[in-house]
Amino acid sequence: MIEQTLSIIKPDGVKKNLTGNIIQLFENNGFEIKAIKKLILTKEEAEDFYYVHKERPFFRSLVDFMTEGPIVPIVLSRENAILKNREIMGATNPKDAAEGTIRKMYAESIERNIVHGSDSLESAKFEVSFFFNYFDII
Ligand code: IDP
Ligand code: MG
Repeated sequence: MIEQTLSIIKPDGVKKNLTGNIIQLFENNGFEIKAIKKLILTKEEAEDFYYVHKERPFFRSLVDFMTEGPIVPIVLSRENAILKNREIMGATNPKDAAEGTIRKMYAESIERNIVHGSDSLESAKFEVSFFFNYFDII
């Protein structure tokens, strides 16, 4: 099934000038870029985006990290986009991430891990519409 998923190049990835590399990796893996932008989240927006984690001990720190600089949200599309993107991102903790994955190559820590990716059809729908309107997605 052709799906859409939301990727975000997080503030650490943008700061390290990895935006181009990561987009290239998506295209090399058969993803189409359907929409893309650069913005800085407010604390309130970051809290809303990560509401599923609001009871977790790392929530405050995650919100601070995600608002420390620009991010690049990207709508990606391909066959099995959600799972495939999770594959090329690698595990949340870069120590556990497989060789060749984005997080293995570039992430500093379990928190500062370069990219976000939707984890289900339901979250992809919520996350894509968090950043993009229907008419932004080409
Ligand atoms: P995911 O990004 O691989 O889907 P989630 O469990 O959904 O991982 O966590 C969301 C984000 O919260 C992670 O990408 C990471 O930035 C941060 N995070 C997750 N677990 C921890 C932790 O144990 N300590 C600090 N930050 C964490
Ligand atoms: Mg997640």
